[in-house]
Amino acid sequence: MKKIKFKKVSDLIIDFSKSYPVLLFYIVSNFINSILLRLFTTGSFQIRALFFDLGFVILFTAFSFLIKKNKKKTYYVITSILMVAICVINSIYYNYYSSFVSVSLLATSVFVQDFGDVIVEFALDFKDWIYIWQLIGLILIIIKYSDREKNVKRSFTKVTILSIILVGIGSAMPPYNSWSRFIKLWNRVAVVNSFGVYTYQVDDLFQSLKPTLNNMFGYDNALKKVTEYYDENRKEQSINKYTGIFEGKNVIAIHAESLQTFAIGLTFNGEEVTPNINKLIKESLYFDNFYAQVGVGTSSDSEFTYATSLLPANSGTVFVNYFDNKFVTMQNLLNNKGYYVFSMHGNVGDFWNRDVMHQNMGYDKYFSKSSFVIDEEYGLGLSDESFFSQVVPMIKDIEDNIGEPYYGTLITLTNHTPWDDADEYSDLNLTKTIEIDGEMVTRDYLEGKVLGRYIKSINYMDQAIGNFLEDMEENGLLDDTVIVIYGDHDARISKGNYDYMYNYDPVTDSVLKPGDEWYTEFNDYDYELSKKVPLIIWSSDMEEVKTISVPMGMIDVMPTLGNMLNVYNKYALGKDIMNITDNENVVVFKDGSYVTSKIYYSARNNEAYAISNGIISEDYISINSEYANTILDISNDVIIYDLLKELK
Ligand code: GP9
Ligand code: MN
Repeated sequence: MKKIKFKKVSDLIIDFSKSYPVLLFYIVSNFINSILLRLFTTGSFQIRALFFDLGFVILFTAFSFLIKKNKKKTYYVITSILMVAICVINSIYYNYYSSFVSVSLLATSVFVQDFGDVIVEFALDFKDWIYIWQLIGLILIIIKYSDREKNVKRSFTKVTILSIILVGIGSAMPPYNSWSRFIKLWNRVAVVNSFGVYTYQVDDLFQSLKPTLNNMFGYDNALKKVTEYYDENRKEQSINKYTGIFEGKNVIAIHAESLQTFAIGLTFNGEEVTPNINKLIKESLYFDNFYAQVGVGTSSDSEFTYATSLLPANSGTVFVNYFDNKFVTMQNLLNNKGYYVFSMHGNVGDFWNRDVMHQNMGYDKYFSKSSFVIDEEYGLGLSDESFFSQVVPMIKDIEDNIGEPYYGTLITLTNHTPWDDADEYSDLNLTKTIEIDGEMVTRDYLEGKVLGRYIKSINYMDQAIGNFLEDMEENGLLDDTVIVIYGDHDARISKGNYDYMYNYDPVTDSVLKPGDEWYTEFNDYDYELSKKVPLIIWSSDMEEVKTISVPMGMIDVMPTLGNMLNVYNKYALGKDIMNITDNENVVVFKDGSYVTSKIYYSARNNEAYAISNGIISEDYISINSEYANTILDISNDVIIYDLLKELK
């Protein structure tokens, strides 16, 4: 029998490197560079990124087989220059922004100017240029060696398949939420960590082209439609008793992460979850039927809709995909009136692309993570307590050195899902104690449950806000300042958790079922309505204190609060709620569902759920559904075709 001879792997490699020295060097060196880039920037070494990096370089190699023999070396050099440039630029950029560069950002002139400064300031570090070793090595090898010729077609197919296999293996590895990050691309660091820098840069290129592709089709039509819409439906600045009541006052708007209305006013074992907010509400205009209207851009969508009175885009996220477009915002209107406008947040500056978008929105300055001492961390980062305590002297400094009036957005962080440290920062007792057969029995109830952690986290946020307001007062910063608090969106806790909270029976230690005597119904619509978030407007000399229950969306904040500050946005699609006398308003959600004072309409089920008594006509539903579609459509066209640039 003939003996099959296996060659040793080392022999195979030696053979291969003798036959294809240039190709081998090209693959290995570019692969090493991408690993170095991650190590020198984020310090991450995720195994899945290795598969993507290698798969990417091998795919580039596959294309080399389609290139004529005499051009092949040029191909290796040009593509290597490209990959080395990606590494060098990203390395320099990371020093300054703690993030990775985007093709779309480079396209904005403001940014290019900034980046020019960065190069001058930071490009002197040796480690940023180390990647060039690859080009030097490649040229030396090309001068000395040449690769053997191969069967072009077969090699191309084989190598492409190898690349696909590598990417496939990488995709099957954790973290499993990385594809959603890949598509949204707002967390660039995470994308580079799990896909490698080359794949990230291609992803970024496609995402950056999206708006341009959109613009190529349908622009004229959209412009005509939107112009007509504004001509027919423009809401003039309202004149009511609230017009200008806060004119010239400072404003501090607290963007309260995931704060839902249902938690406000709750008590457990006699203790209030939100004692400070409850107290504040008693001295405020409180909107208790208020909804966020976010899409995939969550926090950033909320900021966008609040500022512009437009709904978020249908695809992509305004902060990430349309950051360069023209918008009329509360911030730039106030800025034009002489306000100093700033934002403060304990997370990294490029999260949701805020460092770029806030500038576009009219903020004079965004104080992000690097402006704070990170001395206490919960969940996503700097704790709210520490954040707020550092914010007060910063505001004082603004008041003393820049002057009044000012408008500041303070974005909280600790109440972001998953609230893992909740027991550490709140001692709210969420157990239930009852007497059974003469004995006191304590049940865990919400302790250890996700909803329990969330409620404790809200309790913590309330303390942080309470301390902040006290601190502001002590520093004399509240006298001439309006405080706005809004929940940015719901906490995305599933319905079953609410069923449990409302229907837990401590006697049997089980959850009541429909038909049981004390069962509280909590259906799909109740669940949707429970996503309400609070909106509170407080000022020390508030003449009128009341709770307003007209259905209201984030889209209505700009016209409502704007009117109180006496600024007018003629492209607002929302309404001044203080003008509404019949309780009628339509709050439109991103999926086409909406809520009025009478119904919640679900676009998914094409079904209306009655909120108040009375007969609902078909007409009522069809008129409001049409309105919802129009608002979504006009908002989207304004955003994706950048129509305010033209209309302004
Ligand atoms: C992060 C914070 C959270 O900086 O604003 O964003 P979200 O996940 O809620 O959109
Ligand atoms: Mn948020």
